[in-house]
Amino acid sequence: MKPVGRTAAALLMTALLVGGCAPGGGSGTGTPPPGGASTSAVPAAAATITIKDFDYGEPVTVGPGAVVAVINMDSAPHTVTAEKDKVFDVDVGGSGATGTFTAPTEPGTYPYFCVYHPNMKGTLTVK
Ligand SMILES: [Cu+2]
Repeated sequence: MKPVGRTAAALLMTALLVGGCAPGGGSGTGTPPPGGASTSAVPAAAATITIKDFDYGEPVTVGPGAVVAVINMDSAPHTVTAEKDKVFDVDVGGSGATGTFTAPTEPGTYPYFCVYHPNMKGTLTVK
């Protein structure tokens, strides 16, 4: 068994690890990495519900007690109101207004609706 092979493998591993963190070009253009700590408009939201055209969009899954941000792109005001005991309920005025609510701590599926437009329905999953 040649030790050279092991060394080569180790070097390859190291190269992969380093390459994962360094910019690809190698010339160092100074491009900041995505997901930096520069955007802090909403307090550490785990997920965002974007309301547009009277639709809540994709279902959202978060951890127990997570902060969920809501953005309302419609001109009409909307709410995100849990059907079950209103365990969460946030009113978000229109035209790009934002709000947040705290997800329940108990895992489960939480259907919600808009009190102004009861035909609007969405689902929040906590797990
Ligand atoms: Cu609404």
